[in-house]
Amino acid sequence: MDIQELQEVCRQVRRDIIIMTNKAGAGHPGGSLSATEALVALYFVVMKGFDPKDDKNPNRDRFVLSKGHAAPALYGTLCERGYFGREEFDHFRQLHGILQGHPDVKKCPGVDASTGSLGQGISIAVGMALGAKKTGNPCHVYTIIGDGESQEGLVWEASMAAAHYHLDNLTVIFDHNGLQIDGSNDEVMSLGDIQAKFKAFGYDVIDVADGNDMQQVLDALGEEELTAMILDLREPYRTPCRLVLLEQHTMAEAAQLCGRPPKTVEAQIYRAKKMLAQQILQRESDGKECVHGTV
Ligand SMILES: Cc1ncc(C[n+]2csc(CCOP(=O)(O)OP(=O)(O)O)c2C)c(N)n1
Ligand SMILES: [Mg+2]
Repeated sequence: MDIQELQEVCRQVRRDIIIMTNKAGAGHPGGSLSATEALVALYFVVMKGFDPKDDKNPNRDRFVLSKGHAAPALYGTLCERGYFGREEFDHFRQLHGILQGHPDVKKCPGVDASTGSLGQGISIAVGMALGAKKTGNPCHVYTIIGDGESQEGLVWEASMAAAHYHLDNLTVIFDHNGLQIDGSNDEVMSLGDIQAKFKAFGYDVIDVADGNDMQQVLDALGEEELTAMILDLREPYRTPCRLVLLEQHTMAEAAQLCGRPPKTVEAQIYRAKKMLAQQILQRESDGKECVHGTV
C-alpha cells in the first residue's frame, strides 16, 4: 500500500470514528482521532502475521490499546482490515454488541486484550512480551498509551519491568496530544520532560514531530532499535479546533458526545477558544498565514 492509500484508510477511519460516536451519543472522539495514523500504520504496514482468517497464528505480532477509550479508532482500523463489517458500527456501545465502549477480547475479533482501565494495557503488553521471550516466540508486541494515562503509577512499574527483562520485543507508542478528559495535561498534572523520563526507564526513544503525519509515523516505526515512540500532536490548531466545533451542537448534545457534564464541556470550549485566540495571535506575529474562523 502506498502512502496515499494509507492516508485514505485514515480518512475512512476518521469518518467512522465521528459517525460511531455521534450515533452512540458517547465515546471518546478526540483520543481516537489522535491515534488514527499510528493504528493504521501498525495494522496495514508494520505488524506481521495479521490475518482476519487466521487470527490464532501464535507467532503473529500482538497489539494492546492501553488507552482503551480510543476503541473507535481501533474498531475503524479493524473493520478496514477486514475483521468485521461496517454494520457493526450501528451497535457501538450497545449491550451485546461486539464493539463495546472499550475493547473486549471475548467479543471483538482482532482484539488481543481487554483494556480501558488506564495503566493496565501497557502492563499486559509487558507480560505478553516477557512471555514471548521466555517461550522463544518471535512476535513483537506494540501498545499505545495516552499522555494522561502516563499519570498512572502502573505505567512506570510496567516500564521498570520491561527494562529489567530487556524486552526489546516491545514498542510503546505514547500519544502526546496534550489533553485528557479534565483539560490539558499541564492543568491536571504536568508530565515534565517525558522523553527524558522514558529514556531514564531504559527505552530507546524517537520523538515524532507530527504524529498525524503517516510518513513520519512509518519512518519512526521502521527504526530497528525502537522501544518507545512519542507521537507529538500538540501542533497548534488541532485539538482546540475540535472542541470549538462542538459548539455547533446544543450544550446537552455536546456534553453527551464528550461523555461529560455540560458545565465541564462548556469550560473546555471556553479554554479551547482562548487557546485558539492565542495561537492565531502567535501565528500572525510569526508572519504565518491564518484564516480566521476556519483554522
Ligand atoms: C484507571 C482509570 N482512571 C480513570 C479513567 C477514566 N478516563 C478515561 S479516558 C481518561 C483520560 C485519559 O487521557 P489520555 O491518556 O491523555 O487520553 P487521550 O487524550 O488520548 O484521550 C480518563 C481519566 C480510566 N479509564 N481508568
Ligand atoms: Mg491525551
